[in-house]
Amino acid sequence: MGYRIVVAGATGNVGREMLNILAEREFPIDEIAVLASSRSQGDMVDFGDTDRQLKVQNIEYFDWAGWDIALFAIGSEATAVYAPKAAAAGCVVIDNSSLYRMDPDVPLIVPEVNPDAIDGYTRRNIIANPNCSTAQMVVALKPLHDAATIKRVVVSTYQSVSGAGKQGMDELFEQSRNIFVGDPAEPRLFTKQIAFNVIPHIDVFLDDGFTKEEWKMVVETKKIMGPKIKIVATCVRVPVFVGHSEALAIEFENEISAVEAQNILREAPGIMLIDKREDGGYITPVECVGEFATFVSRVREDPTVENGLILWCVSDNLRKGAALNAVQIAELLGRRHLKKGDMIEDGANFDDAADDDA
Ligand code: 11C
Repeated sequence: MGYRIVVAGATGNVGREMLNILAEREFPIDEIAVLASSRSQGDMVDFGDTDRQLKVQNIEYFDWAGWDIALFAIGSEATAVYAPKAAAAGCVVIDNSSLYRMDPDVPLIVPEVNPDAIDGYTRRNIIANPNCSTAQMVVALKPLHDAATIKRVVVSTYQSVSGAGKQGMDELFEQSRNIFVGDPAEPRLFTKQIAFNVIPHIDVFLDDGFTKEEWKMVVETKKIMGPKIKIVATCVRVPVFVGHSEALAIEFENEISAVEAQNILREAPGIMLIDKREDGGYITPVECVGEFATFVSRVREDPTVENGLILWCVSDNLRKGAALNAVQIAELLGRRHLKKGDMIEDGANFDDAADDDA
């Protein structure tokens, strides 16, 4: 016996990746429905690299009764309309939008970090998936926090344009082409030229001068890892199609060396350590595309603070930052609560490509 699964927003970047990952991880599915707005009704989408194609249904008229789990990737506005309907019909919503993340009655889950919090899902029948830049960061922070207790994190992000959706990817492609052929490269979605440039602005500005993306990294991390961690972020858009990178400066309560941190990260769930301290012995975003892992490189001691480490963290923002984390939540929910079919075990680890050098 398996699950009746819904993917809402199946034609978008994240929705398509959800279908790929459900297929890749052989999620036990009895029936799957793919939904989108009326514009995409009747379109066909691939179910990963299986031969199956699925016909898109109009979310407006969908009957949620009898479905077990719905993975939502439709943005906050549409989620506000459809998530309560699904949840009321008994279908557990795993939502990728920011709408419910800070709702105290909705667990915000990264399965490698705070799996036990999922037990609170029954309060609203909704589980939230964090922002992509938060998800990969907490996977890297958690094992180090367990070892030496993190006091403060200063993070600078280098976020790919796919975080802004297909429009963002199209804008980078078109601007790059236009610049090469001498045509105007006017910004549309982004506030300034993104091709051959970087933009220190993601999401809207708040009154204190931070952006909402920076705020999300702070409040979501505290909800997932505990309120004591101090964190401050600068979020930057870079001309990369897929893969978010982050430079993390971390201060700990207790002593921890770079070698100890490497050893801990090597064993940590969801992490792949690539840290050879030589030309090319580190990960870059183009290498993480299509991967499950959160990659860590450049682990070193910070000589400017007591008990400080600096590291580089890269992950596929459409996967660990969105679709993969959502599917992992569904797997966790299945294993702990719904218990309808066997699925991949949690805490999958990855081989360390830099064993000899750490
Ligand atoms: C970006 N992190 O890279 C954003 C996208 O709250 O889920 C995801 C926004 C969110 O633009």
